[in-house]
Amino acid sequence: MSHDLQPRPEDRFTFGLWTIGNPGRDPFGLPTRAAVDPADSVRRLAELGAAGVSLHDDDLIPHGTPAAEAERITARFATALRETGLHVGMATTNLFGHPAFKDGAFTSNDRGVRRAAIGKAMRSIDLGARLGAKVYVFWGGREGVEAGVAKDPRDALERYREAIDTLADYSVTQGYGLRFALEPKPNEPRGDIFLPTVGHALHFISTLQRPEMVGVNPEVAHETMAGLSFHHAVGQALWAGKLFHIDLNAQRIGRFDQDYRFGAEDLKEAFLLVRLLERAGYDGPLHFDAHPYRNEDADGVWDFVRGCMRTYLLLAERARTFDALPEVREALAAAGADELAQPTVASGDSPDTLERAADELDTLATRGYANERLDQLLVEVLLGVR
Ligand code: GLT
Ligand code: MN
Ligand code: MN
Repeated sequence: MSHDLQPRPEDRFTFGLWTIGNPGRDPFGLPTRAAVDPADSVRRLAELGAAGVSLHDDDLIPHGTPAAEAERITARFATALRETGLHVGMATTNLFGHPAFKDGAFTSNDRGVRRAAIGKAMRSIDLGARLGAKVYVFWGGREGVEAGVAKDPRDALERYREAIDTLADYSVTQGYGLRFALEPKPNEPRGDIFLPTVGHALHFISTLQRPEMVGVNPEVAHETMAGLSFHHAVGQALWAGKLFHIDLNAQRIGRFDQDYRFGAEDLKEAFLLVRLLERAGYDGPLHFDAHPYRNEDADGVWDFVRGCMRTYLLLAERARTFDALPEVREALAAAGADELAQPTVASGDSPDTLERAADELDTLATRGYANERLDQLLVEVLLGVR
């Protein structure tokens, strides 16, 4: 094993303040843990080998904090970052907690709410830029409906686009150099959320005034809730040059948004994801947007943090082992995996030659693709017997 499983800053692991600070509140029950102070979180994460933190405006500065107190909190947090060497991997706006956002933020039917949402995001962008964030995330948790008849989706998307365009313009005018990343989710807390999947978001980005500045922040749990393959969503984002950030956690299909520790469910999909990220040379933050089980105490929070990072490192090691095994290379060749990287059509091909290729179908049908052998090798590598 070439990595000793001790996380280091160069591994680029980051955690949301709201993840380790999650007090275990759920729709049915009160908090089960005390909230963790943001500056303390930074120090503890640094000790454990993380590279950075991410935050919403309200995670650091609760809504309604007087300006002088906000300044004091920000300065104390900036000091903790400086002293530990941790950086802010991404910043974002809480556009879902305040009751005014109950009908949406950028897509609320109330124009006053939409204007307030843009204004809140501007202030939050200022904060993120001040703390050194390079990526700014938009998770539109309230951008949706329960009663579909109440919003024409075309109008909602137009208002969504207007908001992102306005904020992109703002960031550029201020000289912040931020890249925006949209985070899709199919539902929860709304019955249906606009931009439900990575695919929807990628198309939406192509309609923006500054498409080059905007990418996606896919989350394991969110595509999985929709029953989709997460590593395919990430693959498409990478293929489009749009993987600006990623939210790692675990989720079972068909459940509420579970946000479990990375690797806690569907290890095979997690393996495929890590292998893809490592092979593609993704070099952005490896961000854990998950939370400890509700029945954990204060110490369990740090077991959770260690577990997320350790599982990523283990899967990266398993992926390297997998790709180095001669029997895997041979099975990949038998499956034709490399052949998929070759162009289908050659420069000299005419429609005639391609049409004649269709005469080969009966012969082509006799081939096997050795997928059983290949997939079993993956399972055995994952189970540690190879
Ligand atoms: C919230 C949500 C996450 C988003 C966060 C960013 S907040 O916890 O469930 O998926 O990434 O707004
Ligand atoms: Mn997320
Ligand atoms: Mn989630």
